[in-house]
Amino acid sequence: MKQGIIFDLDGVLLSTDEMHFAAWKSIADELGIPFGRTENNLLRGVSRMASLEIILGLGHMTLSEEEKQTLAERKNGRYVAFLQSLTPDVVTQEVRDTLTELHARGRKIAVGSSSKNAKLILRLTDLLKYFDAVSDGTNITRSKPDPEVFVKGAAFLGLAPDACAVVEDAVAGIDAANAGGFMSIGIGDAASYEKADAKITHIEELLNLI
Ligand code: B16
Ligand code: MG
Repeated sequence: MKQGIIFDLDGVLLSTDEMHFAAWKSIADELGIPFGRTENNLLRGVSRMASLEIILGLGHMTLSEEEKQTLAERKNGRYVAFLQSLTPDVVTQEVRDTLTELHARGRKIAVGSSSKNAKLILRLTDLLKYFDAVSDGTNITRSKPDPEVFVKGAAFLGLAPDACAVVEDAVAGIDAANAGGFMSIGIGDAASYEKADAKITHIEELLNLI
């Protein structure tokens, strides 16, 4: 039994994937770099600047640090504008019931997200109240697949990594969980990743697993 469960945010508790896609696509279009949904999948779970590097790599393009900062900020401005349309309705009852039940069973739960906008998203969707801790892009220096975001999340809960499971939809996130010594649980895209310790289709399956 795991005492702590650390949830990735985007792609696990809700999805803002279309908003990331639209914002990154507008930047890629401006740069003349072909960018579709297949390319967008490469960015899942990856930090903002690392995502931009991937897009520039696809276009074999090199830019200065200053130009990269400008583009990353422009993308974020567009993404944050899209985020304003989020409401609590985007979170399913299944997600809310599962979080409530885990709490009732005495588990500690945290968010472990690469996003610097995680707390804004949690507030807009009324999810913040379910969590004992939030570890996100604002308290890390290394992006997934580095385990830092989950190691910090476990520390915020006062637990060791081997006492926690991580629920992730991204390959980079499963790699991060494994590297940090966590039990890794894949959902969505990561449910077909062979390195995930366990795989689920629906979040409520967690209640039978840990
Ligand atoms: P931001 P997660 C990740 O969130 C997204 O999956 C990824 O696509 C995004 O680039 C990253 O957050 C950084 O987001 O630009 O808002 O800081 O899946 O780790 O919850
Ligand atoms: Mg994710």
